[in-house]
Amino acid sequence: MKDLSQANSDKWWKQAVIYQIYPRSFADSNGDGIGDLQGIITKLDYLEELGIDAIWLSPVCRSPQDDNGYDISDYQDIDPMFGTLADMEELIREAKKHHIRIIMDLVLNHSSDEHYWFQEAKKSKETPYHDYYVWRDGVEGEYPNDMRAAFGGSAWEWVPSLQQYYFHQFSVKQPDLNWENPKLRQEIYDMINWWISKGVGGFRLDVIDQIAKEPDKKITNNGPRLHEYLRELSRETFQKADLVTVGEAWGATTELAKLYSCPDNSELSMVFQFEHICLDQIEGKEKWDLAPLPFMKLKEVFWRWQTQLHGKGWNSLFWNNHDLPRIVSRWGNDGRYRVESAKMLAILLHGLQGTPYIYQGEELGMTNVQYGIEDYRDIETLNLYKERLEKGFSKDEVMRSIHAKSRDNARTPMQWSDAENAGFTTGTPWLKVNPNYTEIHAAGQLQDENSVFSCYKRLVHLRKEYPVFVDGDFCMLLKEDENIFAYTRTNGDSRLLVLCNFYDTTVSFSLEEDLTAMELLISNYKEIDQTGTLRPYEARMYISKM
Ligand code: TEU
Ligand code: CA
Repeated sequence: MKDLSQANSDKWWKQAVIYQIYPRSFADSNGDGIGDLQGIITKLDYLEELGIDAIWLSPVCRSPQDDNGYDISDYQDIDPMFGTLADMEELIREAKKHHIRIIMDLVLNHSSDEHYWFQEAKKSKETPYHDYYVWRDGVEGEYPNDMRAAFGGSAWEWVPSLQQYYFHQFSVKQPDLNWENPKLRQEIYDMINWWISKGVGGFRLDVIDQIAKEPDKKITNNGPRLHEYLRELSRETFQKADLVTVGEAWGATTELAKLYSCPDNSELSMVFQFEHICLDQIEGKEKWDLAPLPFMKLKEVFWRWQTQLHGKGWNSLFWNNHDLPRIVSRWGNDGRYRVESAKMLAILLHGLQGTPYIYQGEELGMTNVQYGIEDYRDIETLNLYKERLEKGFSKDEVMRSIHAKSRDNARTPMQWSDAENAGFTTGTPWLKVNPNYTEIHAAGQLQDENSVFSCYKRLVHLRKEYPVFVDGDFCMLLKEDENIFAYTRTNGDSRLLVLCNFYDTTVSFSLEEDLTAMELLISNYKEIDQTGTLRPYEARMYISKM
């Protein structure tokens, strides 16, 4: 087969670091307790200081906010809660002055039930919009099948006036779109091209591997027509401009990822895969069914993705997003070693091949929260709580799961300073601020060269400085070691070496490489002892001397 690995070597997004903003929790400019576009504009200096190249903006389109914007009722307008279309245009313009591109979040698997299409669709079987959604005839109370929605309950909802059920993989207010309908697909392409003409830098595609569902066969992810749809979508839209595209694909394997991110540009730039993210749960069960992280398995997963996609596709690199618990609380240590472990996790991830994503607050080492149920806002968390209590779980057990895995862990307001409400809002925040904002906040970290922020900033800049970050191949070291994650990245004469102690005890190691002959680029301890031990959560990144 032709080697296509060079075809994309000049792609801007291969050298880029992307920062995710969850708009309602980032910065509130008008005191209503909800973050907004003008708030983001005031923080562009901060983002430029960090050095990121693009912002992935979680959805800001018009929405009844049943799932915080992942239920869109107008794809070509901004929700008044976040501002106006003019604010969005201003953000795109202002960000550009800071050398930052704006990546929009496209929710194409489903719309809101308040979208005009669905309003029309449920009026009668005869309207052209009816077929934009997925319907099955039936009898009230007898679901077409036993498929469940991600946020609880049946995936089928009865509409009495039509004597039909519609299909929804998420909430009842998120009816699934019918991609089999070419007219629907064309409307989507027109909408995307309209955003491209507004100057956006790319798109993140929500649950993109679920668009080709076939409910009669109980297929959700990876339906038979998925890649056919993606190629058409890409041809009709993305390929017309120099964009980054990243698909959310819970069902991705390395084999599938090579299709999605094939360097011939036929589908997407890359996908988010979740193999590493699903490791700390009981196999075959849900994320709420907690299990300790199998570290050796984590190493194997990274090794496999790094080696198999090299030259054949492209990885995305992330620990966090708006759906996931904070990594420092999850696999690091948010007590005594918060700073050390947050930096270790950053160094481990940012040395790998792929495009790194930083989720807002991760660069400060923000942590999970442990609220009482009344302080949670997330639809998934609230439904889960009800459902599990009904099933007979104890309240303590359910709260333990929620504290570990609730999406609201990621959604507490950004901690800007030790001022009231962490400087996020002058009003009442829509979700309570993490009480540790008095200690963990951006203002305290910007000037401190030993802060988590400074570590992220340095990592972002190193990626720009040394091509080996982008091109080097991956080799796992100390494969059998049960505490250390170590690897090299090599490109010609240039070699990067990363050593990370994943745990809170001191461990020793022995390597063939002569570390004293290399240059230390970054670490998380002040004095470095070159001999063979690593202190709790110690991480070092070296580069071969030229
Ligand atoms: O998430 C996809 C998804 O499958 C989520 O249900 C995810 O599995 C869950 O949060 C983890 O338990 C995307 C968005 O990222 C999420 O915020 C949306 O709620 C969801 O799609 C529906 O649009
Ligand atoms: Ca606001």
